[in-house]
Amino acid sequence: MQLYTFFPSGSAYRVRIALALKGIDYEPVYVVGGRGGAGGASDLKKPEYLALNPSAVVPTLVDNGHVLTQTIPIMEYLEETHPEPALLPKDPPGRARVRAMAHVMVSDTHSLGTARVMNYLDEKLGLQKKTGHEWLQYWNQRGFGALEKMLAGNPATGAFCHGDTPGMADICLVAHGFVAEKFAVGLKPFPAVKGIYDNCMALAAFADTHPDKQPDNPANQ
Ligand SMILES: N[C@@H](CCC(=O)N[C@@H](CS)C(=O)NCC(=O)O)C(=O)O
Repeated sequence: MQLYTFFPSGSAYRVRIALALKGIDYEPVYVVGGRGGAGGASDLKKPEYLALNPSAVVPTLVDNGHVLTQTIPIMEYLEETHPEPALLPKDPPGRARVRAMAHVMVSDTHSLGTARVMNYLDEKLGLQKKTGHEWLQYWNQRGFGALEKMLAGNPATGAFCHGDTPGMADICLVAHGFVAEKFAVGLKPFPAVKGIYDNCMALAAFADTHPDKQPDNPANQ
């Protein structure tokens, strides 16, 4: 299995955590994404990468020649091919709750602050840096505000988003929590979210796959 990954990407972080939780070995393929590296050059628009991932985003997972894109379907694929330990609960309402929390992070929040969205706001619409920052804060506050309400006081919430074992919602919470802390809002205003973030970060699968620990992070070179 090969994972095309880029150290600061919250999306690639999701898949690294899922692979670690399931104990699946893989070969990392380091690419430069986002706004590019020091030289500003991104690998994601090169024809060879676009042939794998036409959206020009990380991550991409290749398993036995099967090319998989989009992190939620990738996690679902890993769940189906390597069922244990499970990232989703067994009961349909529980599965729907976990998937809903995952999508609040991935679809409703992360997608609005990606490099391509911020580049478009900046380069095509000419929004000032300050407005771009307000944009990120607004969508992150809404996303984490919704997640906080889904978690706090719900009897299904435990040490993690759904019960006392980490799963798909926790992966999405942590990976976007990292992005949000770095670029937009801290998690302090969202105590239920923050408590789960801290519980996750105490586990090796979350801590060892963190962007700060990646070999392609210049801080580690
Ligand atoms: N919905 C996609 C999002 C992927 C995505 O946006 N990845 C970011 C990095 S976190 C990226 O490659 N951005 C490049 C860009 O926006 O140009 C997924 O879940 O895989």
